[in-house]
Amino acid sequence: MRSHIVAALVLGPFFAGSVAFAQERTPSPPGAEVYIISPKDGAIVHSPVLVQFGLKGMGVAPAGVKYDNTGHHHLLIDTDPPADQSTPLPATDKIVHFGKGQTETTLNLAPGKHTLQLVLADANHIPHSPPVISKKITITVKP
Ligand SMILES: [Cu+2]
Repeated sequence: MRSHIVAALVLGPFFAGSVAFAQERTPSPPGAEVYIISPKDGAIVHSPVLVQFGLKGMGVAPAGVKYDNTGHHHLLIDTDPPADQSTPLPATDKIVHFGKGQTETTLNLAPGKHTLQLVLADANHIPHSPPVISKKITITVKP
């Protein structure tokens, strides 16, 4: 029994350290929050749509710039965050990077319902740990 306790004390920190190293995730501070200021969830809007990004407890830095408790915005349009958040977010027409540190954008959206969600990610486009992801909102674009 006693030897088991000793093994746990010795190996516990070792495993915790190696997991953190393998993932190379940038930590986010407690309470960090990203959110969509505008449009509001459920809004009925005309295209083009001005989307404004809000961030609490962290700062915005351009892609490639490493500075504690910062990141840049990624807007997910009609898609979910990738299941594996330990790798850089891809850049697609549905995952838009704002690597210059932008905090708003204007979208041309087809009429109908669309979902929008923000993900903050680090200098290498990898979501923080724990990830800083907004609520997903749904808007309707009028014809
Ligand atoms: Cu990015």
